[in-house]
Amino acid sequence: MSILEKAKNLFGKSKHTEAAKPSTPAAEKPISIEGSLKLSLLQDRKDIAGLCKVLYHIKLKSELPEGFEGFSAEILDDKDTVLGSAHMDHRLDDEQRWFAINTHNLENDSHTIRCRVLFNGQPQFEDSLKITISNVGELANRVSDSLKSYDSPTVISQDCNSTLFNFQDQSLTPWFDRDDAKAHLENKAANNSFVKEHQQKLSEFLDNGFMVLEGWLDDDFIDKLNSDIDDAVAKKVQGYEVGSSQRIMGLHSSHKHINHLWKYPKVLEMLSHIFEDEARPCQTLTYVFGSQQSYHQDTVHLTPFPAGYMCGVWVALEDIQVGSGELRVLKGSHRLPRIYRETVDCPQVINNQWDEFAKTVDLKWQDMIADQRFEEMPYLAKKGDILIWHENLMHGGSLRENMEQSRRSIVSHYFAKGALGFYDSSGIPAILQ
Ligand SMILES: O=C(O)CCC(=O)C(=O)O
Repeated sequence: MSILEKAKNLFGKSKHTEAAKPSTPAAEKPISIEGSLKLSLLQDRKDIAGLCKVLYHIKLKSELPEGFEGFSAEILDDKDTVLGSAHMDHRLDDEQRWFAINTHNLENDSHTIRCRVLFNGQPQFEDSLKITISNVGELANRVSDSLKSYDSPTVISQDCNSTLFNFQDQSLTPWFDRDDAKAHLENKAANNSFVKEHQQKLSEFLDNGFMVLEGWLDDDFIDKLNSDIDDAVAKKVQGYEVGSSQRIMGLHSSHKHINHLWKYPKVLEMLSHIFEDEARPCQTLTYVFGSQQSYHQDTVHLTPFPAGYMCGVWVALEDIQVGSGELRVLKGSHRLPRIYRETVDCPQVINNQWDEFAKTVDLKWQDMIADQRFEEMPYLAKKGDILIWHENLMHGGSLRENMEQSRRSIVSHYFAKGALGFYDSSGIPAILQ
């Protein structure tokens, strides 16, 4: 039997568990295994806030002996006290080998993350790394309080979903989702918290679930962004085929102008007015042609806790033409109920298998808008215009009637600094800048 088959036989999938699996009695016979375990983070180890996603990689040089019991993940303080742990039943062939530290449950201090491979109740090899946690600000404090009183797990593995956090906690509702949002906005304006243009845009955001910022990018910068895209297209990044509706993910990591856009100060400032906290960029999606995505809320894909603390930012890199598969939004639909996997009993999306998701979440969305009570706005943006949408706004791409017509645009998503972010659909923690 191969290493993988043995491991598969030993373990199926299991839910996260807060306490480490109790040790079985000491190994009857010594095991000798040659291999290594390596932890890595995709973010800086300093000033970690929210969920900290930890990847672990195992390499075995020998056959897997009997007695493999999975992995343990732990977080320790500077006195080596274990503050949280989880047992992971990941098989050795699982692609998604990660766990996450829910740092809001911990002090702002230095901590050690440790992971071990277990055989017959004994760790065989391990790796550890140090991080410094820093959840600061009023929102971060309130989130910490909510997580602690809800007993949210400190170490999360395999499935990060909405049931782990108290989404019913009304005290965490952001100002823009509260009944007194208009009064709050006027109050802030009276206190000179922002300029008139910002007040007007924020008012649109409250009413419609999005705001449009006309001409915010100049032609010179857009030319540079387009040359970044030309480069990615020429290199066929992620197998990109010219003319397809495919999106190219994460070009901010490889292309400097897109990286600059991702952290564009004027956009971050506007987002900070929405969040009443700093904004943390999460990802970028680059489209050369229209996406043709059906109407959806981002809530289940880019999930903030508390609800509301995520926005999408859509940037037009050319004048958008009718028939190009223009972005469309349903005005006011951000007030619809939020749909999570748990709401409609949808299983975790694993290995890009979206069939069950389509039959549950997607169906529910299409049901919710079937009565056409929301006004549809096809967004014929001009080059350099930016649209910011509310996490729960229904949006999508129109059908491409003219398949030759490009529709260059970049979407970035941002979370509030004090919030935490994950992808409820696939159960994965988000990596925030
Ligand atoms: O640009 C589009 O057509 C839709 C993009 C979108 O919905 C998204 O990225 O969430």
